[in-house]
Amino acid sequence: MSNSRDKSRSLFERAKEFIPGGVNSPVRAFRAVGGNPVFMRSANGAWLNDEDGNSYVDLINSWGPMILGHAHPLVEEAVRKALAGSSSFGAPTSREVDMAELICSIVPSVERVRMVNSGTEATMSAIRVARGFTGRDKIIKMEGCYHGHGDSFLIAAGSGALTFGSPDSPGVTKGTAADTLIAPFNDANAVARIIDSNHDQIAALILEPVVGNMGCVPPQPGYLHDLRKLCTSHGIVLIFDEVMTGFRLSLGGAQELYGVTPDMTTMGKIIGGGLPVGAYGGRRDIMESVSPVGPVYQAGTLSGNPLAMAAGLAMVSYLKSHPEVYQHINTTTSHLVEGLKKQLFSKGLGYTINQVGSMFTLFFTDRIVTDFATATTSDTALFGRYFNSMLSQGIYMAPSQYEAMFISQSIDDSLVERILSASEVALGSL
Ligand code: HOZ
Repeated sequence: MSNSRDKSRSLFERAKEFIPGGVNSPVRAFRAVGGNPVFMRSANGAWLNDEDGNSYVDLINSWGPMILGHAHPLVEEAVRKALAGSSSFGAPTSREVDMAELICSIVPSVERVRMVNSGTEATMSAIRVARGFTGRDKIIKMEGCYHGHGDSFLIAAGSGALTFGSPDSPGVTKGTAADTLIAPFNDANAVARIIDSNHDQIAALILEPVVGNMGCVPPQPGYLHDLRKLCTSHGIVLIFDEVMTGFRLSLGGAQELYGVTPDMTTMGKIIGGGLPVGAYGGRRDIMESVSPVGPVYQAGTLSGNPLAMAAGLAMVSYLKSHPEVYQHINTTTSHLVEGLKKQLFSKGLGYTINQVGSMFTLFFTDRIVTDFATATTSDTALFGRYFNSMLSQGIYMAPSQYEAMFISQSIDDSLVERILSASEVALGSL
């Protein structure tokens, strides 16, 4: 490990000449934590390797999809094989049928599914379908939840929008913003009040059933069930955005874990095995609104791309036949979280760590974090110093207080010890 990051620095300078902020997705610019982003050259298993020859234990795993670790041989082999047969056809292929069948077999609420190219596309399409199906215009979203960068969702949004203080983005028209109604996460009564004052006008309620995008925030007991009941009694399409949680919190996602059945689900990340992908699906009657069966239009030249399908099929099939992966990543995450809690407690620092399965966030606040208001009591400057100390010791965390971390199968207890040693040093330096 050279410890210099000169090549990353000069790549960033060059990038800024041609790419807004030097990055293709804002959180990567490291603005929330200070310093320059690290440019990656390769990765294998638990390890990321940067352009300067430094290596890092990866706690982001591409924000979720690399659940099996980087460059998993089965995924690599599947993509190589698919590539030899052309990278795109713009025509149907058998892999798309296999993928749809596999998803429907794992997630029973999904009776029909349409592949797209990103989580953003999936959520945008899902609400269009919900609007077309119900003939209503408004949607409810939760403060601090992030559903990609579609106009309707950039109201009180989490993730990079929250990190950079622009949860309501310029460029979203007043009309679009007025159709998005906001409730605090974990407050079903607030949702009931919104429904009462917008009688028969709400097409959909969309949420991350476990939030990843204001940091990891679990649903309170009964919350998802209460939302299910409200949506059922008012004819509102309940959409679970499982782009992060799907195939991660359990094979069947958060809906399996909490035993709540949404009407529609949006997916991405793991189902592409690390290649660009998204999908939306749900009840057959709702999904039959989609063109060419129904009138709601949605299309894509690269949708169902053979490389993405090959990678996703390899990854999801592996997960389906290896349930022990979930046991491993959940236990490893618990060991890490327990170790961090001990350290933070002995240093007398105010903290909350939220963990659901293999997702977790360390919030530098002494408040219990249940929603946007409590998440944003965190000391982001302290987080930035902790982050940078961890980075300099070869631990790659999400570069924002308001993101979750994702543990892969490649992380074991010896790496947990390594992360905890780095954390001891980082906390000592705050
Ligand atoms: N907004 C993404 C995570 N919540 C970040 C994606 C990226 O920067 O790659």
